[in-house]
Amino acid sequence: PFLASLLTHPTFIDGNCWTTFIDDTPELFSLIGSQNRAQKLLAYLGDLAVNGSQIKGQIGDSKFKGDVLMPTLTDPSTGKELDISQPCKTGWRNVITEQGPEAFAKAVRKNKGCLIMDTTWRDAHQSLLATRVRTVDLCNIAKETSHALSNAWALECWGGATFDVAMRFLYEDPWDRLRKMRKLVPNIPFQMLLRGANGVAYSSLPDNAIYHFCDQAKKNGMDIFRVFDALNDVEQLEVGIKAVLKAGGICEGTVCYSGDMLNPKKKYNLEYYMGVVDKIVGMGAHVLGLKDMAGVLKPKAARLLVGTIREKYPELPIHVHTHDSAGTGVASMVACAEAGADAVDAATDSLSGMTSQPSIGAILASLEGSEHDPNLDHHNVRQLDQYWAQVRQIYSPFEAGLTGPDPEVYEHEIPGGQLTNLIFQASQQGLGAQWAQTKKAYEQANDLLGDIVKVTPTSKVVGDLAQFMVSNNLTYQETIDKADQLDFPSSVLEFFEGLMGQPYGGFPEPLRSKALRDRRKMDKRPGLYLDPLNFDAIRKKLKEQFGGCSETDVASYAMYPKVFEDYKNFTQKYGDLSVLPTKYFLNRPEVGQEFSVELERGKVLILKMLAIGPLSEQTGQREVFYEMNGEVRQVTVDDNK
Ligand code: 3PY
Ligand code: ZN
Repeated sequence: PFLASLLTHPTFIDGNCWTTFIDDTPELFSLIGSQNRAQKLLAYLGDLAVNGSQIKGQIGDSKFKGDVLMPTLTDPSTGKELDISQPCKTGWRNVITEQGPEAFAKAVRKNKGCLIMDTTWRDAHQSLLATRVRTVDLCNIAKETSHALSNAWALECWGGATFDVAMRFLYEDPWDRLRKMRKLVPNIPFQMLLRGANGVAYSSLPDNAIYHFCDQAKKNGMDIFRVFDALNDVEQLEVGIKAVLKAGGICEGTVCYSGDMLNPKKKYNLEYYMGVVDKIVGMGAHVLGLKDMAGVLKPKAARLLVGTIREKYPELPIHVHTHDSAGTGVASMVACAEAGADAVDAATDSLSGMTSQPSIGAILASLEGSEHDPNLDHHNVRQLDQYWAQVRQIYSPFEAGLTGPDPEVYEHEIPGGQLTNLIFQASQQGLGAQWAQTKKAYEQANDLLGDIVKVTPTSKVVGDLAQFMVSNNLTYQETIDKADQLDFPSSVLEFFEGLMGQPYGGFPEPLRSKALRDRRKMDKRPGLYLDPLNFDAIRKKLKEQFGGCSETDVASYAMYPKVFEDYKNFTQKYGDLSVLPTKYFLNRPEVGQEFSVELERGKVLILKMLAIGPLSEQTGQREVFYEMNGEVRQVTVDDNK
């Protein structure tokens, strides 16, 4: 049809100049654009039909492939159905955009209740569903969320592992996600997780990459940056904090909580934590974050820690993050609220609990009627959860098989996200004795490394060493004794080199020197050893390679050069798949089933797979036939089986 419209177009018939033809008849070229996109989409769907899903980590099909029922919200003041055709306009973000970060800090301090940050869009699915939730499923509930959570501190919706997973496994542009979400939720602050001098990567980058990244994040809609360093190394933290301040964002300078502050035998005590807090405050953070990534901050310790910070810094907003691994998350967050925290983290009920954040419904109920009431409408919050209960079932192929809380976390201290991964790996082998051994080895590996703070990326170092000890049958003492002959995992060597910063109390000796042998030892922050990135050279390279590049492409490349290139190559072949509903993205299409995809506003494709052709012996390929908006289309697909 395109060729027909082209050949019969009056300009073409008149033989007018081809170059002005493009300018004068944009409708035809937009048609070429969407035809190209449609053909690329068919290439993906054809491949899915023949070879099944290639999404890493996917096991089987979605449990639920029906239509998701959308919730209806109620206007609490009238009791009538709320009009959600437009996003809500009131919320804490107005304070930020109208008056700036300092005013926001003052306003949340003055606020009577304890606010909630909803982590559903980031940490909850990072911790339970391998970070696989896609943009389309966030955007589909975004307007409702803007209403139901209009009084929330923020939505944690970006950063952490979502950045690379979006490109690496979901073939999505994380920046596009940010912009789309922002449009639909103008009123609630957005919060992201920044790994200090690592940005959203897994090891240190040149400082200018962090500055550029934060600047782009702010410009594309981010408001609050939770900045942490996995070793609470304040020099590493400082890079992130300064970059956020320079970009004009709200800086939540964060202390990672490890161990048990109330146990006198443990390394990290109140004095240690207060020392880090003092440094963070001194660097000009607007908010103090407490990050309990393993869920080991028990209520009594929470009361003492938050209470002490509150007393010393009456003007400083305090925001607490936890995981519910042991099942004590609600109790701890209530304790934090009572001790003077301004905000605590929670996730929608059906994506809460265990290695995720504690349930928002449970926290709301626990604080209801108290002076710390978060002031969210319980009914509407539950309505949102009805959506997520269904969506979780679409992502069932990424479930790790968690069955209950694990209070043993107080011993092994494995962070939530990592615990899910390790349980998954162990459950593939039947859990049982192997799992008990892994947990024990993790504890021992942590001791060998000097009892470090464990969170991305240092948690991986401990996990890798634990697995290394199990697979090589090494005891604690043997690991030290034989260290000068062992080939340690690369993450362990990088940690010993100093590539992740300096641990509190120094590196363990003689293990470090024995393991490193001739490798370098850095005693300053790694960024000081790295050359700044040449952004002009990156821009030029990407333009040549992909025919154009945006400033956010440059930021993605700066964080993850290879992942970005792979993602771009994938989209050149299959187009932008973020428009495809998740059930059709993950599951083989069924013959005869009709479904629609909105390529862009107003451009809807109605698709139906008609048949898969026989395997060609010569080419190893098959033809897949689709009906697209009433016309038959075919794609040729390599059969990889
Ligand atoms: C991350 O760094 O992605 C984390 O969630 C750490 O807790
Ligand atoms: Zn977390």
